Amino acid sequence: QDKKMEWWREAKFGMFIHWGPYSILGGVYKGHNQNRGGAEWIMNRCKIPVAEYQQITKGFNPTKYDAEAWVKLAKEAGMKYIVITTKHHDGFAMFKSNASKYNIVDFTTYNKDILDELAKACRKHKMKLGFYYSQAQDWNNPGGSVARKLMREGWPNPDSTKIDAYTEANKGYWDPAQQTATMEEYIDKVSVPQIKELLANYGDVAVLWWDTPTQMTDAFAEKISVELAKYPQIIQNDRLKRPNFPGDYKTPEGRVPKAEDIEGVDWETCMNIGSSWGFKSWENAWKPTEVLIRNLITIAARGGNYLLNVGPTPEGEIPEPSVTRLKEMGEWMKINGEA
Ligand code: JFZ
Repeated sequence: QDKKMEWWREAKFGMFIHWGPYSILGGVYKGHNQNRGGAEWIMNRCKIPVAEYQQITKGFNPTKYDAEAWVKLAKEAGMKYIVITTKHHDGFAMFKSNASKYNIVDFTTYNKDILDELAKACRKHKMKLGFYYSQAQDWNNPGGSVARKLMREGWPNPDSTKIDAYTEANKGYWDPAQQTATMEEYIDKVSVPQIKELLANYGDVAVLWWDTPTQMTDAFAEKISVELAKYPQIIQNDRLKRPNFPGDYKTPEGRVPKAEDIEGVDWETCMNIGSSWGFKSWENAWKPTEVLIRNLITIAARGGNYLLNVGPTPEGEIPEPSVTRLKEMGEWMKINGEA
């Protein structure tokens, strides 16, 4: 147990990547800026029908994606691992999957496995690679769970009042297509098979980063844990299920915990460089490099890891304000760190 945590405890600094078809919308739907939440939530926040969102996804064609450039940037910043969204709540797999056709190879014309390219680049540059996988919440594949979040009156959809009423009456689902299977069917046919693909097809996996265990039962979690047990070197965060899944480390979100709360505990805090996880075309709240460096210092001093997020564009590039800041952090690390 302690042995597998060694590299992670020394790492201190990692790159989080939130990337998917939502980057095409960039926080804008039908000419309106999304009024709350991260841009990766736009399908849910604006209650975009499944078929309509799929049409948007069809156009996902990140021709400027260069996995090696990302890995080199992470290295330059002093980061020791990368965690990428292999499937976020919108249900789109950034890898070839036999469990759901809604994936980068079978559903778009891009024709390459995004994850495979990143895995190869990470191997080449000795960068640890972890997978974020939304195991429970999936707004596309039938039966995936949803968090009940309302669009709220009048915006941005003239039908929002009606749609919110439907959402309330249907436990958070806003499209009948989402309710054509049970969650157990989703877990058995999509979640577990895709997790098996992630574990088997991309070489060594450093971390599995679970998220939003909405409606996860002990039985569902067990089906996943059985698969993970075959890979004892993989480090897992604490979000597989609530409330009693300790994972290997805690994930206080978007904040630095008080020193007395995390004594003797492995923890990692994930944060944004701007204000959204997914790419937001109108981002106007980039944090100054000084703030990012101060966060890194505070987190490292309290024994934690800093997972700092970038949200690549639909073309496949890390936004320039993020690149600049990461390079500046790298400069600081060269002088002050002990890389
Ligand atoms: C989740 C996701 O819904 C979000 O899109 C992003 O991927 C983020 C890293 O994780 O959002 C959360 C999860 C947990 C908390 C807050 C937001 N939390 O525990 O406070």
